[in-house]
Parts: sequence; C-alpha cells; structure tokens
Amino acid sequence: MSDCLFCRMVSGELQPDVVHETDDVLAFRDINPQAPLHVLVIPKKHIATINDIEAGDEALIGKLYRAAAVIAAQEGVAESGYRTVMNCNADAGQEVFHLHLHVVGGRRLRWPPG
Ligand code: DGP
Repeated sequence: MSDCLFCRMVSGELQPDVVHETDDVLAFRDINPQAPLHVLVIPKKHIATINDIEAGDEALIGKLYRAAAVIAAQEGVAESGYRTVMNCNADAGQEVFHLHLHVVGGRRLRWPPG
C-alpha cells in the first residue's frame, strides 16, 4: 500500500529509527514518544486495524508480542516493566491505519489510561 505511512517504512522508502527487525516484523522509535522508551512494532504485512486481523494471522500477531519482549530486554525495561497498547479506530485514538503495537516504558506508567 504505497499510501500507507508504515508500508513506506517497510519498503525502505522512509527510514525510521529501527530497533528490531525480522522477516515479518519491523520495530522503530515513535516520532512523538510518550515515555523514555516508546517503540512501535508493526507487521510487515499491511493490516489496517485489529478488526482486519484474519484467520491465519494469529502467528503473526504473536510475533509482534515476541518482538516487544525482545525489545524490552534490549532496552533494559523487561524487569522494571513496560506496557503494550494497540489502539483500534477513533475512540481509541488510532491515527495510523497500519496495525502497530506501542511498547512504552522507562518510567512509572499510570493506570487506567485516559
Ligand atoms: P496511534 O495513535 O495508535 O495510531 O499511534 C500512531 C503513532 O505513530 C503515534 O504515536 C505517532 C507515531 N507516528 C506517526 N507518524 C510517524 C512517523 O512518521 N514516524 C514515526 N517514527 N512515528 C510516527
């Protein structure tokens, strides 16, 4: 999808600050970090929202969480703690319509989120 911001990162047209990459997943630092660690983990396959996850995508979604754990260890927050968030559609504030898992940490996080 050439008009999708995150697909343009997957294709190499745009170069985010990549922290982790596999055949299926790309992870890079958020342009507007909400904490000392704020990384977005995306599937290389274009999936617009959680609602668009199809049968057969289950392993791919698991790989997003596996990447989150690898990144948390790499960035030194695995033991102190961190949060993963995936927003879906307007009420959750989704702005980029290519699935992404926020990995946020490096400070004490409040609960519940706003
Ligand atoms: P969401 O609201 O869940 O759709 O989160 C979208 C996130 O994407 C938001 O935290 C900011 C981030 N973002 C938007 N544009 C860019 C960009 O061009 N580069 C990077 N690295 N992050 C971006």
